[in-house]
Amino acid sequence: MTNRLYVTTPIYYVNDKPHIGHAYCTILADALARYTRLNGGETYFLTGTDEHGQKVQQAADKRGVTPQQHVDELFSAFKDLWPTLECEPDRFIRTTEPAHVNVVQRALWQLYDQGLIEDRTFEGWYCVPDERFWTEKEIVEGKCPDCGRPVTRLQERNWFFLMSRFQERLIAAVQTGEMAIVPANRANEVLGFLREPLQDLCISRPKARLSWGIELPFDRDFVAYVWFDALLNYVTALAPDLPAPTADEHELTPHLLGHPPFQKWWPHVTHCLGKDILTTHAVYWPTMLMALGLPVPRRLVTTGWWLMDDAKMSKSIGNVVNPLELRDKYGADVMRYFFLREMAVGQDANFSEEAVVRRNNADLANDLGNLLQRVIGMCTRSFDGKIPEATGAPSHVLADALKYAEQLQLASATDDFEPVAVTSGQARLNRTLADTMALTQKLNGVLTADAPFKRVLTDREAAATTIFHVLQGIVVAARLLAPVIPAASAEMLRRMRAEDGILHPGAQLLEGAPLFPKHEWKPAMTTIDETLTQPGASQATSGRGLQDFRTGEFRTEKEPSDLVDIDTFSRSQLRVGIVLTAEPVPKSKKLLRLTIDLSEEQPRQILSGIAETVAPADLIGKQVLVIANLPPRLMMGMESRGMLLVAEDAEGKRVPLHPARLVPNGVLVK
Ligand code: ME8
Repeated sequence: MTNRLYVTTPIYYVNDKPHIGHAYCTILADALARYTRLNGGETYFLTGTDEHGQKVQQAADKRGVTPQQHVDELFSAFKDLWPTLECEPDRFIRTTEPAHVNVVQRALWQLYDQGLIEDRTFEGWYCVPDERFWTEKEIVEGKCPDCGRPVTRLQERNWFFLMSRFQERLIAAVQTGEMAIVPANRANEVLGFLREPLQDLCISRPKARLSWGIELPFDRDFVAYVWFDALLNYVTALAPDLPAPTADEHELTPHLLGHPPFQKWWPHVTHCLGKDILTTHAVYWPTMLMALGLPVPRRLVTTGWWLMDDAKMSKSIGNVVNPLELRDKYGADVMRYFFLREMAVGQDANFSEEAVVRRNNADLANDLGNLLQRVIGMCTRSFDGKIPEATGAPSHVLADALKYAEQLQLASATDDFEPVAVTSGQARLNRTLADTMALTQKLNGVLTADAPFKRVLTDREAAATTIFHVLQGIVVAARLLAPVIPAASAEMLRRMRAEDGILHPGAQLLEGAPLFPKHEWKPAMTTIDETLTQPGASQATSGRGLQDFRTGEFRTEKEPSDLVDIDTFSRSQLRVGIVLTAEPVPKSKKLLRLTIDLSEEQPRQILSGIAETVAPADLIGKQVLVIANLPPRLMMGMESRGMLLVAEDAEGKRVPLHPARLVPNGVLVK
């Protein structure tokens, strides 16, 4: 069966301009859709704007315009942004559209007929900005427990959805995975919440207090609670032409169930949402659907927050990054890559422009863009710019890279492919990206190890074989990266004349400007800490004595310090690996940034203070010795995962060590 994905973003409030939190969620949804299509699936992608409710009414009041004028002016700030970030929603929904109003009124009326909505009078503490009541027990010193702002006492008649009746069914839906919540720890959070008795949900607002909303068809003094209205957008998009309800005909469910787009897409829905709106999506929404006799959502992908200096980026704090500025400065592809590579779905991540520049320079400019430039340059110099035929046998390093490329490609076509695997409990796009970028690192390593630019003088066939296969590897990488960097990927394929995904020997390659220009980042304060480069290859002296670098323990001078037992020694994993890439670290005289293949899932980045004794180009393709089980450490703002074994020369400069002959990568040094 064809793999299908109906993917949605939250519909964003039009009380202010879009920020990078919105941009992230929309880019994530777009990338999930593109990965699904890459995997051979069909997709439908929905986003839009949430235009009713108190927040929007207040924003309109503040500007001195009617709510309708306000939303008509502001919704396009969202709608027009998405194409510029290469997001391609199939449908942009506005909750003020008549089609949506019809759906919401039908849902309300149907539940009323079913006896699942009833009116009650109650008194409670009301938080105006959050538009919700709190009980006496819940408020904290007269303030809203959620936002900390003052609450007011209100008595009101309102309409309630009998949500409590669905508690057991909801628990079962979460426990069985009928409604998958990703990442899995968020499912536990919801189950924890459901250990307490579930309350009924107030789904109306008296017009006397809030008039900007969808009228309750059975009680014209009220409008619908904005969340009851907003959540239904996800089904409105699949039922575009529902007529307005009448006294005689006002059900929703039979229309939806009989409607082909609903039948086609609803079973495959994935809602992307921020963790701040998990309860509404994981509790209100599925119980509303259950009450209506509709299936619960298939999957909720819950994202973390972008933080600035560890505080949530939010309009109220005023630390918001404008996505337009970011796009103008770095381009949509870089922005998309940064968001999806940097944030593990579900976890918070710190946003900084420096990190954007680092990702651009290291991953996109160096590992990817430069790779294509290098190989096209070689073709131009040695093969008249034409793709040569591969008639020779690939070298050891090349064969390894090709095997890896093939594995990646095969994995992307299976149901287990992380971005499409509905039941995996994760949505590790960052891992998928890291795995793909590891291919570009391997290919760089191949170019340097096989050195076709030199080889061509003595063995033209071998050089041609390397170049052809490296190009083929780049085609694989470009295709797998297309969901995240669509424009650059298309341009790479165009330059390789492989728009159809196939490399054609004899085709004339196209040269062009660097795909990802490097940016310079000038931090306000630099902490260059070169003294920390290696944690004392022998021992670091300190006021407390000598430190054993393996155990971290300090010893006094008097203790015998030169004997270790074999167990202590063998706890250090010394391994052999091949250097795939090597380059100087900016602003550092001593450090080189290396990627080393230890025959693990992906190559490691290791920083080593050997720049004074060895040129990067001489190191690439050589095997080195690495201590592989040290905890990762940050050096000059970059992560180093392991340490190179070096010996000091007479001047105390570090010289890397190599095995006397080639051994398999990853083997232990004993
Ligand atoms: O909640 N980091 O709309 P909203 C990451 N209208 N994502 C962030 C973020 C941050 N700092 N800040 C916001 C609403 N987001 C409702 C939704 S759906 C039926 C109704 C993202 O404009 C995150 O996905 O406040 C969050 O859920 C969404 O923006 C909320 O946008």
